[in-house]
Amino acid sequence: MSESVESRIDIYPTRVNAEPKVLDRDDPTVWGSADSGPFSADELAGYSRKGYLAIEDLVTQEEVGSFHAELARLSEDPTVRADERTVIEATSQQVRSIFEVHKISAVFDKIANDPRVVGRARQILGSEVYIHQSRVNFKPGFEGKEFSWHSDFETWHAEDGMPRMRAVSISISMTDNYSFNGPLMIMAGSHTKYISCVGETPQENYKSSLVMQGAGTPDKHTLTRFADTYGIDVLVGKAGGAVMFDSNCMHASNSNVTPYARSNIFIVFNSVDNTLQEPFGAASPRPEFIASHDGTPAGGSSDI
Ligand code: 6CS
Ligand code: FE
Repeated sequence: MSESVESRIDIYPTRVNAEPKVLDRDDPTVWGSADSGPFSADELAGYSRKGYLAIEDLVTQEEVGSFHAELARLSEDPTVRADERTVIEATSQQVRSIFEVHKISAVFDKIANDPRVVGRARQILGSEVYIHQSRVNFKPGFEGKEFSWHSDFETWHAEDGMPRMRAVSISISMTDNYSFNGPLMIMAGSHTKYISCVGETPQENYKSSLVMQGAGTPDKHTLTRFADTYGIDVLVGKAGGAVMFDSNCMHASNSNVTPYARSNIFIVFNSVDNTLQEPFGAASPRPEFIASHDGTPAGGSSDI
């Protein structure tokens, strides 16, 4: 018997109060253990403390080359550009993101289900995992616009109905990430607190939020307190490296005014024990290509 929306208790309320609130996290960060995957006990401890973990050379330079070729093919394909899963930059009209890219591209489907990726997600989440969302972010040179500060979980909870903080994102760099071309920035440790944001979710919010997020972005006062408390880590690194980060990290990335693109593939794994319910802070759920309700485990069978 599914819990009725009216009777369920929301321990992470957001977009319901007139004032922002900072709540304590009520979920573990690491659900697995050192003997259930490639991460050592120290690496898991670091992930638990900071909310993220950088992995150098996760994939080979040859694989990076195949990703580049696939990115070029997709961005030049008019049917992909016209697809509702493709987000176009507001000013330059260049491709900003392509969602559900693991269903559009065999190349990206392969890496999304690769044991090097899925094995790490299973270890962090302590269960079988499925793909909640995948996207490629192009962030082209000169034109790639910013992603303002936000917690992914706040959106996935409010708009997709994700109950608990038991999801992990992996961002695999397809280009070199320099300090100056809009790399991922994370407030290390911010995942331990949850910012309940102000402002109701507009109807069909995703049609604008994926271009530039509005609802669910914290207020400047709270963000300033967070930056003062946690600092801002800038995740630079060579193409082929990756960052795994908790669903509730406060993160952002700046616009790219340099000639050097900052492209990544971004895959979100959710625990099969944390499947989506009705949205907690929106009138209706977002489309499947943004938030999957297919809990089929990723990566084939495992010995979990
Ligand atoms: O709304 C979402 O699901 C997406 N938006 C951002 C800015 N990050 C997470 C996710 O890809
Ligand atoms: Fe995000």
